[in-house]
Amino acid sequence: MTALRAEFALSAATLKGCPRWSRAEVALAGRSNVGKSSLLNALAARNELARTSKTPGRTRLINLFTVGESLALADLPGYGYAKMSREEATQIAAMMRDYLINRKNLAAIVLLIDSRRGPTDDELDLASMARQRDLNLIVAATKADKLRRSERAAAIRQFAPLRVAPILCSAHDGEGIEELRLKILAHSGDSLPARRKSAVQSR
Ligand SMILES: Nc1nc2c(ncn2[C@@H]2O[C@H](COP(=O)(O)OP(=O)(O)OP(=O)(O)O)[C@@H](O)[C@H]2O)c(=O)[nH]1
Ligand SMILES: [Mg+2]
Repeated sequence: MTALRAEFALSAATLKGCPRWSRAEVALAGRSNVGKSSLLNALAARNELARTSKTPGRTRLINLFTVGESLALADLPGYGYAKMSREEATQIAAMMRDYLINRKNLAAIVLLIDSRRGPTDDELDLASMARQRDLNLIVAATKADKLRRSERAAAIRQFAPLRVAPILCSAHDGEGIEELRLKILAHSGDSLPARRKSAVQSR
């Protein structure tokens, strides 16, 4: 097992506030409280890297973490938090859309969905956004430790509408974390110059 060498870089409130670097970015997106920050900490094997909380809606900025020399992870704000003001929810949704649609460095999205709940229209929308941009879509079914053995097959079936096999994962017992790491690390070669080069070469 090799933890991701992740270090906090900066928080951005808008796409414009994101850094100009050549790193490929992999974004963690999902409903508030789904376990994005916990998963990031598990991927990096560090408890205190990203702030986690029992109070939903804690992450309201795009938090960027460098991973090694050519990759970065973006912890996006959670959507769908009921107690957030409508104004704030609209603002966060617009910022997320802007980042997901326009961020040139973005190579892949890890879409986190509670394994007990499965995808809703919000996740299906995010998935189709990823497909439109030709981003790699990785689906992480979170909090798998809360599933009984007898519930696992039915839980996985709920993900069928996404047309991507989910990785059952748990930040608590480590299930699926290594598989997710490998899927994320597969993008370390996607840095902007490399992507530009491959685009030029394929012409
Ligand atoms: N049982 C279990 N609980 C988890 C797991 N991952 C996260 N949690 C719990 O779920 C709650 C939310 O976790 P966070 O990691 O803060 O979730 P988040 O998606 O970053 O939340 P926001 O930043 O508010 O959008 C916390 O109470 C965590 O302890 C998991 O794998 N298993
Ligand atoms: Mg968070």
